[in-house]
Amino acid sequence: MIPALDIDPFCTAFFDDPYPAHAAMRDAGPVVYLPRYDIHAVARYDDVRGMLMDWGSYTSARGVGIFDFAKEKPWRLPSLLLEADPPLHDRTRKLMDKVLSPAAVRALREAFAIAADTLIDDLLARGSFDAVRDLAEAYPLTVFPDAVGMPVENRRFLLPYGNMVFNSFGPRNSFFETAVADAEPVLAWVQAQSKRDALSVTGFGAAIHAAADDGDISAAEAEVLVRSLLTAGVDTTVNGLCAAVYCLARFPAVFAQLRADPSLARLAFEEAVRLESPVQTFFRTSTRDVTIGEETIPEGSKILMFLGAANRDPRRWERADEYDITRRNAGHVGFGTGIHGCVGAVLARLEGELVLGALARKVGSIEIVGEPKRRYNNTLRGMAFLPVRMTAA
Ligand code: OVM
Repeated sequence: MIPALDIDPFCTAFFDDPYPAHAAMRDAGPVVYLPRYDIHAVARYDDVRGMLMDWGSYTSARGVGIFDFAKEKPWRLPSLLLEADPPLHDRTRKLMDKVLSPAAVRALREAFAIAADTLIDDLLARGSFDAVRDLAEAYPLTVFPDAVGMPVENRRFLLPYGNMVFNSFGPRNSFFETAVADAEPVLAWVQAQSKRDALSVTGFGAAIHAAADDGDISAAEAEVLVRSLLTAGVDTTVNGLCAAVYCLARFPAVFAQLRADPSLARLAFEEAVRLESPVQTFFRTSTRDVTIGEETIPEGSKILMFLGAANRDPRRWERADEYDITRRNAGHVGFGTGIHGCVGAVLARLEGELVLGALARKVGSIEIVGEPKRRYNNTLRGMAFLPVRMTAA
């Protein structure tokens, strides 16, 4: 018997405090059934990881949201990476791995470091500010579109677009409807930004389009791959940086530890990604009757993977709910793993390292000075408002 749990993972109460429900799902068994949405779910580390590694049994090509592309027409052209299986996926992924290679990202380090130092200097001069808008959003919205080769105008449009796409992986609830209304005015703009002529001749966008010249992909495919960057490259890092600042502000002793050794910046960011898991969930669809634990789940089932619950599974992590920047957290699944593991992780980690490094060197204290507000999203975990005061070191 697969345990059926009366949990709604797409509602305000759940988003406000998902941890008791995460624990209930993990403790109920390796796989649970959520009748409210007629879906299965896995929340234990081993089972989430096992699903991520087995793309043959758990396809992404039928969508990684709650809707099955085999039954309903997808609302947008499917992503050639996220919503594809091999062999198509491997062809596009190989190209994106090259575009976002460690060497390509290393070349950005100097400019990204200057941007991080400048931002933190400016924020210190202000003293009090909203760490969401003025820090966690401001930094990726500068460095990432620069790296892609986008014009300076209207970059904030990327936020409502990402918010909509990440909401669209969940049910058609009020979070989704609101996000669609917010994004509607920017849809044409995003589409236009993926075109070759909209992008500078250097940058990730141009590199993708150049692959079309070599015949690796078609010109139309190049645009859809640029769209992947624009979709997945901003809201994710915004919420990752937000998670890190939120952790450092809540745990001053950990911030002191980081200040004493700024070389911990990279690990401090990684640990925030583990603990807060900016991308909380993705779905897969079973391609055959599959066995999880002792249970059989039929072909064509939508199965929700709780990355955030796996990253706090006490079966895997000691003091799972603690923000510990010296722990060995390398196995966390906050960036996924397997063939669909985050293609931009090298870039995200660079951003995290440089912002947290600047905080470690320049800032003496971070204090939360007002009521933080959560941002509700069917996939992403993050804040809408985080008022803080920072003092100089
Ligand atoms: C894409 C895409 C969109 C959203 C998320 C994502 C986390 C990828 O269009 O490829 O990865």
